[in-house]
Amino acid sequence: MTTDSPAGPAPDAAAGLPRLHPGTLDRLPADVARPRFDRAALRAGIVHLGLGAFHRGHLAAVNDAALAAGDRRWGIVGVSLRSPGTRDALRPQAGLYTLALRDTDPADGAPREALQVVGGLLDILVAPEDPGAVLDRVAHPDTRIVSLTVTEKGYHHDPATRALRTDDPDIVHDLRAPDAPRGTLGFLVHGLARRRARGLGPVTLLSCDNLPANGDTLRGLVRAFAARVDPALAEWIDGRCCFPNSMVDRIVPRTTGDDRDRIAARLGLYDAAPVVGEPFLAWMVEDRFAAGRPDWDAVPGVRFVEDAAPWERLKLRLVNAPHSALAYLGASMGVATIAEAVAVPALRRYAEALLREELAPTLGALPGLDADAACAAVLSRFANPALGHTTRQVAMDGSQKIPQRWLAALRDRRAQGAPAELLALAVAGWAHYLRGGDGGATVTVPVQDPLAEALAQRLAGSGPDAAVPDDDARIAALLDFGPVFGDLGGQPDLARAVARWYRLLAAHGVRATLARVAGPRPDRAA
Ligand code: CS2
Repeated sequence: MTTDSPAGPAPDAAAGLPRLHPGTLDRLPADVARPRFDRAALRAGIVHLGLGAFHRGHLAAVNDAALAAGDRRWGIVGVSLRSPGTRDALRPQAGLYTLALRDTDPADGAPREALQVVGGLLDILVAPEDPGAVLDRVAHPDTRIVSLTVTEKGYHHDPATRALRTDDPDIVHDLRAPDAPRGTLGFLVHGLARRRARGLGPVTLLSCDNLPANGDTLRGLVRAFAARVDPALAEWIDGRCCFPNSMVDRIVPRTTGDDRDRIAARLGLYDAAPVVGEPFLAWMVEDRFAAGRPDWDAVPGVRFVEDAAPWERLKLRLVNAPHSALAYLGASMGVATIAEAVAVPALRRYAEALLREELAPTLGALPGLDADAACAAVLSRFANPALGHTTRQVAMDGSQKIPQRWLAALRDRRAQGAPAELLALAVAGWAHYLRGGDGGATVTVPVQDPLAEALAQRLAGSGPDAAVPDDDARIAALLDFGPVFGDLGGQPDLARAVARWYRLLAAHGVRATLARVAGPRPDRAA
């Protein structure tokens, strides 16, 4: 049985197995890494908002190494902002879970995985059940870092301008509910207000989400929200809080029931909420912490840097941009996973061309960067068949992802007068996906995107200001959607380029359209 829910019922293969728990750790096979510290001696110096697989696959796992090195200040209290699923799964395990790093053996292509039981997660709060407990945790004397992986939409901002969306229902609610907020910014700002009232020390707010200048973006949003609550609080935040930018790179797909079965069989114990990821890890964190930090850089792949911006740009453009392009075009032709997508020659050729011709040239000089090698490396990470990362998962929340993944590079190309046909094709691929993919019927699942309704209206021509008679007008209406395209709306040459690809996709499907990438492109066709 394959399910997506972290708690899910115990799979058959695990029936009768004891549960992963501090009391069963000594039964683990010798090749499974486990916490090398006394959990009872830890203080909870980190509060983490957004306890999804992404956090448990990087920060929490890396943090265990700092704990093992003897710094006891950095236990983690995790906060689930919405559902109790992860807490319910992890409570019987006292917060222990397994990280399974999967790839294939180069010798025979067989899947292999390295298992690590992570032990630094000390407690889990479910925000809707007890918002006051979350605020108190932010305002706890032990708390030195509040870290976040809340996904792009958790920032309640306009992705094109990065401005706070003051009309967002969570923001409207949270501004009026200092004791019972429900969104990220509400918990942060009202929690900081409690810190201030209690006379507590400085704290670092560390975004680990895939946003450009994620720390600066968070600071701008926290300040904008705080200024509406109390201008003196905004000033206090300026003096007391640091917001380092950071770039995190590790592919962490959603855990399936098959993952749980397989991992239970290896552990000889049942873990209801393991996390699966790739071995690759890159985490570049600006070294600006208000109240100390763990030595995360003892772990290979983690570095404290002065400026994370070049790394963020590299990651958004060389990893996330082709990821999203493969997700929309792949899903539109019925391809289920990213690994299967890069195995389709036409898609792979397209991704390679997009990377080399249009994305890598926008990166500027980065010390030690070999752009060709970086492009090849990312495609080989995508090709990892042991991950089962679905095109559908990467396709989620396009309106929140596309501005930083494609449109920033598109703007740079346009500013340089350089061609951006392949980026235009990516945008057309997104529109094609939103309209159901090949034949309008390949994408059968509902589009998951906070702005799905507005996007659908634009593409259908039923919106308030879009009487849409044909594909050109559909694309023009899409590109005029300010929250995503900002100043790129109303640029007739761009609209024409996207519409040309969109018409081909709608008429002939992805495969036939991609044949034009190698051959004559529509702009060059007679
Ligand atoms: C992916 C990312 O789901 C997505 O949108 O592009 O989660 C990607 O796997 C990570 O950013 C890799 O570091």
